[in-house]
Amino acid sequence: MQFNPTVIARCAAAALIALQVSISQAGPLDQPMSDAQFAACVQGLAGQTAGAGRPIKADDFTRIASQARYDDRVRQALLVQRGEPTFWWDDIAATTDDERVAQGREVLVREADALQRIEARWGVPKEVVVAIYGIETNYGPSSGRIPVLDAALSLACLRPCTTGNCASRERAYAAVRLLRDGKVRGDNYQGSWAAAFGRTQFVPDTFEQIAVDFDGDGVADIVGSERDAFASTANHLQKRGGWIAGAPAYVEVRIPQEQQREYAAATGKVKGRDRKVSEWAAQGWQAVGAGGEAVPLQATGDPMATPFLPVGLPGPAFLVTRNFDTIWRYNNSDRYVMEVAVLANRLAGGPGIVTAWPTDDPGLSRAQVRELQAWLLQRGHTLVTPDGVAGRNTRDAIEAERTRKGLPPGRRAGQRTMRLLMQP
Ligand SMILES: [Ca+2]
Repeated sequence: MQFNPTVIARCAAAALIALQVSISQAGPLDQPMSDAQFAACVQGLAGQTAGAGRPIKADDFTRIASQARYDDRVRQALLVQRGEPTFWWDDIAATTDDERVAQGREVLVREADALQRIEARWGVPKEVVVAIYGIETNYGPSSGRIPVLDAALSLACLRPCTTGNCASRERAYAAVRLLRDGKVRGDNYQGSWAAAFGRTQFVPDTFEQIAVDFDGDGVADIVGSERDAFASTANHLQKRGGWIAGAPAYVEVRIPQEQQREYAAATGKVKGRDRKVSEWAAQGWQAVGAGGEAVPLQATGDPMATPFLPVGLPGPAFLVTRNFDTIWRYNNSDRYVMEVAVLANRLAGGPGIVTAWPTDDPGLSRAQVRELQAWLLQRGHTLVTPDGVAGRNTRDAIEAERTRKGLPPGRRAGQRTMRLLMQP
């Protein structure tokens, strides 16, 4: 069983790369861990410090880790992946809506000077850095409220190092080292269930290796300092993925009619088809202009590019470069990458995705979801929270209202369904 990429993007943010062990191998997820089990596990981890990727003394580990508490939200989050299917057009509509574009532009103006210097130093466009900030925490200090130490140790105990994948253990050791070394402040060391924290959601091991100081106070602080968070993100993209300066992450394309059959069954990234952008152009591939018109296909530096068809044809088609993979290394989900890249495109004045998704019921902006939720509340669905996120309670209410209106059974609402539901 694989992680649902959307759930990862929503809940865990950066660097879940290490957690791709299947649930069935993990074992103890069926019920909460007892305090005694957790204490025994922490003791066990202290006994394994000799095998740590980066040094940590057993005594240091025990002194700090003994303050951690098991947090069952971590286990529950690991189980959330068994949730409902979600759609590209809903996710992209909500994560790259006008509101997030407007707020991102404010950040670009407010921090223009620092972002310019970061772009010059790391070669990563300021719009990409700000888009990651917008997708990860909606341009805020942090979205998570679980103590990082608790999350990291709970995760390490729920995902023991028995399958050869010791990433969770390494994360726990890093979480402890950051406290030991005074690199984080205990009072704001909080984050997601996966122990991602700060404005751009680094996990402790990533923070340890990648975070940098950029506001000049000598301390890398991705919680308190936007500039440190921006620079750390740029450093991640440059160092971990090798960002190609000047190259786009994607180009939206039109595949020549006579080649479309070749791609009829393809979904996602089409492996083994890497060619320079100019070679694709020579084969008749064209780019899609802002109004849907075909324009000449080209990209600065003529990078290698691979076809990417998120939902297959018909539907939007792209050529993606190494910069796509580089964002993927930040959070390994194709959908996350496109959320970031499309938001960045819009922040830079681009049109976002132009080609229509293959649906007659396109996705809603968060403002529209809030409007729908307010209406659902009026209809007596009191569990609905008008927060712009269509979670389980909202979906329950949509399902009930669809039935009442005689619409086909379903738990989502796009533009069309929303109109049908709300019309008197
Ligand atoms: Ca700093």
